[in-house]
Formats: sequence, structure tokens, C-alpha cells
Amino acid sequence: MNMHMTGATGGQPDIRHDWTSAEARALYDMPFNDLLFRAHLVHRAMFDPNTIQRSQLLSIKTGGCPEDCGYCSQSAHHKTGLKASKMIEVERVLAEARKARDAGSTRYCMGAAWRAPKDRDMDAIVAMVEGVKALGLESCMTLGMLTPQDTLRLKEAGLDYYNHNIDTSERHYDKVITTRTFADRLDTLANVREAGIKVCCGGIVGMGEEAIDRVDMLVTLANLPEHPESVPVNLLIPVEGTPLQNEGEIDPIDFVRTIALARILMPASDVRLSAGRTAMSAEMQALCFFAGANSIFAGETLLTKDNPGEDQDAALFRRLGLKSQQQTSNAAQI
Ligand code: SAM
Ligand code: DTB
Ligand code: SF4
Repeated sequence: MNMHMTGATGGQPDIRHDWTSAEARALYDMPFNDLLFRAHLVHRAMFDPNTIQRSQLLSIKTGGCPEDCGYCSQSAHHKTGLKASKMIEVERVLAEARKARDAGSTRYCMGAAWRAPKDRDMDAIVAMVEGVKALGLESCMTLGMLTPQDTLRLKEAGLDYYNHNIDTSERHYDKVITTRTFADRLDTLANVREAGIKVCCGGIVGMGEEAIDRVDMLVTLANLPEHPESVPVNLLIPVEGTPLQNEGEIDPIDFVRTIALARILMPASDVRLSAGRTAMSAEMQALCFFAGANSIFAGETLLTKDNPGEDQDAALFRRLGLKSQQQTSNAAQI
């Protein structure tokens, strides 16, 4: 088996940007043990396999979104019963961020149900980024589409990461979302990269897509000029009232294969086991960690939906002998 490792005795896996769909599909379809072994070798060469990075989410502006993403509880196009609310106060965001830090998260991710931020929102957004940084946390925002001007403003504020998912393959995209295109997503990602902000970009598994859609989504990410530093792999949380309310049933083995392929295609990236962990067994999560996931969302709530809380994750980490990544920032622990 060609491991694509440089150096005579293993060394670091190659960081490639020229994956073909067929090559990636062949990896995805390997016997499960071979795929897992290969992904785990890459994982061990790049990361401590027993350390997991924890990010915590907060919805800073919930619901009433003009986009029609078929999976989302927050789209104004669907009747999900979610109440739309205004952007929350900066002080409240920072109080929540402090709690997340004290519970062991190293990154704070703030999400807004917007197609794109408006100019009038930017002062508060900048204050949130600055405040989160001052707490010694890494900052992440997910606000929809950004112009080059927006990204420069966020970079100046000190934003570390911007999350903007491609969600699925280009082929499957318009079966899920019609109010924006796959190309729109790539444009914003290019603006984020251009401004020097780290990219967090992944997608959702279990939206009725074929295996080749999962493969091609990851190939698109791996063939970007630079790999996203962070790759969230979400399992669809079926939300009543959305067009995808009856999806989400996927063979857990196929989900693990997706994680393994993400690890092999993007060896140096954080692969985050993201939404949907409440529906996963401890064994499935353990397989995902073995296959190369090295990051999770921590805390009881994602943006609007449940996530395993502190106690459950502490028990899982104990059973698996996992530890949380420690904060590396020197910022004052205020
Ligand atoms: N409005 C911004 C946007 O779409 O870029 C940011 C927030 S949006 C909720 C962030 C991501 O959460 C989506 O791109 C999608 O991948 C994920 N997501 C949303 N609802 C989900 C669900 N029900 N199950 C799994 N993932 C979901
Ligand atoms: C990502 O890929 N998953 C997170 C984060 N990026 C913003 C969001 C998951 C949302 C799950 C559904 C909800 O809570 O509404
Ligand atoms: Fe809006 Fe983001 Fe939900 Fe799409 S995923 S409806 S853009 S909040």
C-alpha cells in the first residue's frame, strides 16, 4: 500500500492538492480495517491521537434567516417553530465565552442566521471578537457571505477562524439549497483566505446524498489552494418542519469512512466530529476518533440543537483515555 509518506521511514504524510475523485473514492471504498489503519497512521504522524480540541458554539443571532438551507432550523422558509431573535448583547456573549473557557474549550465560535452581515452589525461583531480574544480564547465567526471589505475588518479585529461550510458536493448542492450557489460559498472562502483568516469548512453527512457526494465534497476541500485548517463533519440533525426532516439515517460505518477520508486527504487539518453526536453511540464516536477526528463541539447546545453536555463528554473521555487540548494563548486569564 502506498502511504504517500515522505522520507524513508514513514515521516510526514504528503499534503496534496491534486486528488482525483476516483482516487478518493477508491480510498473510501477500501475494506474498513484497511481504511481505518491508513487514516490512523496519518493521524498519528500529525497529531497526538489522545488529545481532542474543544470548541464551543453560541448563536448570536437566531432564526429568521432568508436562506433556504434544507437542513436548517433557522431558515424563514421552513416552519420549524423556532422564534427569531435579534443579535444578542456583546456582554452576554463574553459572559458565555468565559464559562466555555472555564469548562475547557479553547475556541469560541459565534454564529448568526444571516445571508451576510450588514454594515451596521460590524461594530458589535468586532467587539465580540476582541472580547473573546482578551479571554485567551481563539475566536471563530460564522455569519454567511463576506466581501473582501468584511474579511479585512474581521482580520483587523483579530479573528482567528471563519466557518463557512460547502455542506455537500457541487452535484448535490441545489437539492439542499437554492438561494445561493456552491460558487458563492467558494468566493467567500477565497475572501477569508485572502485576508489571512484561518478557514473552517466542512459539511453535512446524511442529507440523502450518495457516497460519491461525500467523497467529492472532501475532494473539493482538499484541492483548494490551501486546506481548511478546520474541517467540521456534521451528521444531519433532522429538524421537524424542514425539507430534510425525514433524512439523517445513514450507516454509521459510512459516517466513519467519511471521517477517515477527511483525515487522509487533509492530514494537517483539525477534523471535527461536529453536529449529531447526541445520536451517536460511544462506540461510533470512538471509531471516529480512531479514524482521525481530533476535535469536537463541547457544551449542551450547538446553535439551536442539543449536544452531549459536559458530564457525558467527561465520561466518554474517561472511558477512552482522551484528554482535552489545553489553551496555548498567553492572553490574560481574566
Ligand atoms: N448562517 C451561516 C451559514 O450558513 O454559513 C452560519 C450558521 S450555519 C447554521 C452553520 C452550519 O451548521 C451549516 O453550514 C451546516 O453545515 C450546519 N448545520 C446547520 N443545521 C444543521 C443540522 N440540522 N444538522 C447538521 N448540521 C447543521
Ligand atoms: C458546523 O459545521 N457545525 C456547527 C458550526 N459549524 C457553526 C453548527 C451545527 C448546527 C447544528 C444545528 C443547530 O444547532 O441548529
Ligand atoms: Fe441561514 Fe446558515 Fe441556516 Fe442556511 S444554515 S438557513 S444560511 S442560518
